Amino acid sequence: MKNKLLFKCLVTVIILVILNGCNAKQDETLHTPARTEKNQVLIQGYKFQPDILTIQKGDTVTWTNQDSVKHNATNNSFDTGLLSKGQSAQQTFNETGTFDYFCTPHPYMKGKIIVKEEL
Ligand SMILES: [Cu+2]
Repeated sequence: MKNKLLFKCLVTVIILVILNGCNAKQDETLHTPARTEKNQVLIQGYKFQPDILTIQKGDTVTWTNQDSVKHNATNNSFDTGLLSKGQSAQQTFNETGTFDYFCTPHPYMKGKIIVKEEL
């Protein structure tokens, strides 16, 4: 009788651990990449890559220049400053909306950040 109870407890614990593990994994795929690796814009070949980036309110975007020439990302509300090859700059977006930006020396270089309340 005592053994049976122990076995039931053990099974319950195992099931809880498995369920928890699944939840944790799901959470990770849903949220973590969006906040870390994904909010990166490469400046390469006179282009912003990606040119349209969707983020969540409060997220920080990092621009990294990979061209030999200097580029920036700017509009009325922010300016990364001119970035040399290998340099990065960050901007945090605390308001929802669509933010078009461009590069001052090369105004035909255009990008867009779409900030949503929830992704
Ligand atoms: Cu440029």
